[in-house]
Amino acid sequence: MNHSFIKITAIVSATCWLMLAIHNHLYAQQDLLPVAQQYSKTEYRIRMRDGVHLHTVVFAPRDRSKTYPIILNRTPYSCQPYGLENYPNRIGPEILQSEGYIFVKQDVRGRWMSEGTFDNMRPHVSGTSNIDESSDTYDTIQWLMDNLDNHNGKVGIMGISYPGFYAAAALPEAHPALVASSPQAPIADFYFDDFHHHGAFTLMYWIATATFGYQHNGPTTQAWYRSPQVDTRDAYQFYLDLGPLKNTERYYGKDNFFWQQIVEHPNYDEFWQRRSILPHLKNIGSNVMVVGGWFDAEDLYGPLQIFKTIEENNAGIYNVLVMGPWGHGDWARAGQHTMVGNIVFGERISDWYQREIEAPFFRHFLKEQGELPAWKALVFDTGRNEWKAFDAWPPRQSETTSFYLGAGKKLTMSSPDEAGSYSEFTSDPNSPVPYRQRDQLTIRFTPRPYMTDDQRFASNHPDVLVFESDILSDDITLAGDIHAHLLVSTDQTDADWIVKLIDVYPADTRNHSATPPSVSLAGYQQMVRSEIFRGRFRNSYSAPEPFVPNEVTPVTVPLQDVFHTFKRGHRIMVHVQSSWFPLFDRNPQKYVNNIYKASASDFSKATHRVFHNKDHASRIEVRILPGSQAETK
Ligand code: PG9
Repeated sequence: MNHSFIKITAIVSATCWLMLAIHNHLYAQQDLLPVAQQYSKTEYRIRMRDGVHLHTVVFAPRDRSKTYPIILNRTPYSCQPYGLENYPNRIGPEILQSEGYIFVKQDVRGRWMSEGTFDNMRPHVSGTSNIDESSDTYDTIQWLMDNLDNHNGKVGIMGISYPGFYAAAALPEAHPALVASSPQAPIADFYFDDFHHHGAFTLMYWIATATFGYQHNGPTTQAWYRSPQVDTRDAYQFYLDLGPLKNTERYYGKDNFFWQQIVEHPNYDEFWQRRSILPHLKNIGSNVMVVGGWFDAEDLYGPLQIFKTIEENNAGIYNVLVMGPWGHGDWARAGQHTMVGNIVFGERISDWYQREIEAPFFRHFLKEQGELPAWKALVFDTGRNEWKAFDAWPPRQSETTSFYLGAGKKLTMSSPDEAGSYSEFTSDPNSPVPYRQRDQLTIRFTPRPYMTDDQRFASNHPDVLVFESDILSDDITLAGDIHAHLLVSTDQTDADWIVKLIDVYPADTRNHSATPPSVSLAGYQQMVRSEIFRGRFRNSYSAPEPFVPNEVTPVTVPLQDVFHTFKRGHRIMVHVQSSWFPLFDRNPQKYVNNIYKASASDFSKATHRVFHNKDHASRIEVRILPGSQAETK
């Protein structure tokens, strides 16, 4: 054998040993065996009651010395990699995967390798002869009970985002074996989650309508849809240049059924109402743990409203809420620093949640092991950076109070006593207020990373009204929902109202070691909560009305819940503006029946006023937690 061959062989074998060592070190670090070593994979086509077959993958522990509960995940995002010989790196949360469950993953009706027609947020219809996501889940569970061996007769379902919706949609008329459901960042209603916020279209989701806008031609392992090919990353300029939404016809034709549905249903009509899961969350027999992130840019309405609706309609069942310092689905991603954008909330919070909260929930209900704590809500105070447990959410002890907008850009706890004061600004739809600093406005599938951004870029914008408190002499903890009760006028006939609640850090705040070097936390104006409200829907989401020009008009903007302490030495700031681009589409400000069909000539500058005087006192109504009455976790 010549020397060079020996040398090559030596190098190859050394490389193999090195790779094996790295591989084992990684798995040893995670105590996680390769999936194929611990689980066998089988693929099935399960027949639903109407004859449609759904592609379902079963990962069963190779250790057959005991029985296991099933954890089900139903998804529109595919069960890739397909094929018995192809295994994913993960089939579930690492702790659950290492403990041993039967993991079942399914392409929902009309997606990927499953047959049938897809319908976004398929309406729930009662009755055994109809099909919906609840009946598909019921039929799937029945088939698993009848055909899988080694199961212990108990089934859990979990999922994040769209799969979170399917975990919630499994609850009405559920199969009796379904004893645990964890809807995580679940969608409740596409008119308030993801694609719309209070009537305004989430323009940064426009790209995503392609993913859910085309029917496949039967089971396929290859994507059958394609996102629009745009030749720029500059989202602000791209969408501004695009002009009125009707110009998108050059990208989406009639075959994008979802985009056509969005265009044809600008109001909260029966089309959207039927697709909300909230009215059906009653007579629930399963145990439920709803999980969400306080800075989730996609589905924040969903977890909060699903938890609250289940709580209202199903007294006495096990229904708990976990809201952490996370963006969309961050709790499923381990990492040293728990951060959202530039803000660090702690170390390894997601790891802690998976180990101490998520795994015990499934272990208790599916394996009858361990006890669960008595709290109803485990929520993270994003100002103090600590968890608190409550016996209700919002906390029973929270008290409603208001911050008042005032002259001189003031935000005060007392109502204004002067007459006639207001703030005025010009809103120009051809120069809309950016929702992030311009260099961060890139084309994306969803607008995920903006929820804790520094708002100093907007504080100096001529189209943004700024109101700021004095430096706080004591901590103030907000715990629960927020409503901005504005008194406004416009010299046109339509307007959007955006309200942001901002935590202003002291000027001497020092960076965390993990703060990006380009960021300074000194004087940082951290967004805590924000929301848009399309003013035409102020009296009804399904019956829009124009504004009467220059008439003082009440508009209430519901902002999602928070649990945030504004600490002593900080200031509370509120922004009010009428464009937030391209996060949301522009309001023409001249009333038209359907903004999706508006022409460029409909887009008009407007002079808006926000009133803050003793007769018309615009205010932000919040729930304050007196002292630190919450129990520690
Ligand atoms: N709720 C998220 C989403 C839905 C539809 C389009 C884009 C994003 C999600 O499922 O991740």
